[in-house]
Amino acid sequence: MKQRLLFLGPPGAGKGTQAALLCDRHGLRHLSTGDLLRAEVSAGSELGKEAESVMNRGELVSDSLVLAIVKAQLGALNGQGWLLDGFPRNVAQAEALDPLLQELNQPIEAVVLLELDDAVLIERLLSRGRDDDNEAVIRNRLVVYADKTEPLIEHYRQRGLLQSVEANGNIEAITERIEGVLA
Ligand code: B4P
Repeated sequence: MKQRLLFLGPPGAGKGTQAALLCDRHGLRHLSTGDLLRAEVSAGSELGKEAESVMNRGELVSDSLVLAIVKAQLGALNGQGWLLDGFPRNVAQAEALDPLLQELNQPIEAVVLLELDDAVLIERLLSRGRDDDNEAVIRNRLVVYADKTEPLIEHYRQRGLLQSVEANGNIEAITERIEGVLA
């Protein structure tokens, strides 16, 4: 299976859920910028304090802050495969990632787009119930996704890396679909 992957998709599409399963099964490092930011918030670090209110509004944390986190994580991997989950989230982050991966000599091998209707996304996130999972914030996250993250679909399609996967159905069936496009 491909070893250097990126997951794209709207909030609640199951990026985190599928990334954890796939990394476990294939020995990849799961790099979720959402999880890394939430860990900073729980630790009460300066970075976490800066990120917390932004996340609770459903906005994107600053590019420089997220990039610093990703750079440190990727730089420490020593050749292990990886899956970037929730990063990049806008064109500026994608444009900063390219030279970083070039420097590390680790190009992306595939980008998986998890596709799901808004109604199902909203239902899933409301039942998850995280601090940023109330209806008004979820709707804002969907607007931010459409505005900032969706342009990345074309960015990676043009590079011949994009694989779309229908993200509705049971978790195991979706994992198999993803493994199918990454074989
Ligand atoms: P993330 O942590 O990336 O989370 P997400 O997009 O909301 O959810 P995900 O798609 O991973 O869904 P999950 O598997 O959890 O982002 C949170 C915030 O962090 C952002 O709003 C932003 O503020 C900040 N952030 C993160 N990265 C950033 C970046 N690069 N730049 C700037 N800011 C950044 O699944 C959702 C729910 O559905 C779960 O409850 C799960 O159990 C359930 N589920 C999953 N698959 C299912 C299935 N097949 N059927 C039924 N339920 C399912």
